[in-house]
Amino acid sequence: MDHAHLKQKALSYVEEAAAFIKDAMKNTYGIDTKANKDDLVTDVDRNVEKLFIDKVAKDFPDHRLMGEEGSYKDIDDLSGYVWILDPIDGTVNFVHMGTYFAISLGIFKDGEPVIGIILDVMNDEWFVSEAGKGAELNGKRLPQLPDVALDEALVSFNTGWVLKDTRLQEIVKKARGTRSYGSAALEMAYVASGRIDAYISMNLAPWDVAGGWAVLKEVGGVATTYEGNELTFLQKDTLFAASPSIYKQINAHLK
Ligand code: 2AM
Ligand code: CA
Ligand code: CA
Ligand code: CA
Repeated sequence: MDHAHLKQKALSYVEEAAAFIKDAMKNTYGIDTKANKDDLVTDVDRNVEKLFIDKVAKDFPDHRLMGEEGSYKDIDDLSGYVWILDPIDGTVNFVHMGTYFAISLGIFKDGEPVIGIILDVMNDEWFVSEAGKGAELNGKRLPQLPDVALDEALVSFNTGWVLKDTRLQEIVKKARGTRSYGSAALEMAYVASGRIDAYISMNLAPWDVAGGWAVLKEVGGVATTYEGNELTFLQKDTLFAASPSIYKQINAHLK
């Protein structure tokens, strides 16, 4: 099935959501904590999710939406079309920096990605994919990921994980450099566009990784749990996303 119509609609919702976010940033908005004092959510996150819930219900009544700010509760399988949405990925960046956050959307059909959209809202960078048709950054085709040597690679993870896992410290020593952007969706998009070569996290949810996987898959990238298992997009898990060559080289150090 051609997903061009679905993609056009999804792009228009993301564009509208981005305009909504930029407008909301002109005013003050409510900020709450969730699981701990560093786990933030704002009224803007919730309102963006609401925007998508309303649009999908109206335009695609047989599709379901799994969003971070509440609508995930209705979803425990991936049959049919499921929109996996993070209304704002990188909420801490959003609140503290006013930039480096994304809208992340992966539309899945029977558990497989069909459309991926990650928008870096303030930098206007659109990472977009359609299954079998490749991925683009602002309309320019992203090439298949080339082979890279680990000593010439940039790898990304939170410094907190490095303190806890000595194997990651080995990767830090071997790699050319480390980065940490604070948005899983953008970090996966950066792997997909060859800006960095790997991204590892120990605690992510389906909405953090669904859009990123949709885009990364189209350029030949790899994404599994840290232990090398398939992602389910139904539960919280670890993540190891990389170009195929760097995936193999890092994996050799994780054994
Ligand atoms: P969020 O901004 O949508 O919450 C930060 O390193 C990255 O991890 C972000 O993509 C963030 O998504 C995600 N993340 C997942 N679970 C988190 C949590 N409990 N607290 C903070 N960030 C979390
Ligand atoms: Ca969150
Ligand atoms: Ca997120
Ligand atoms: Ca979020």
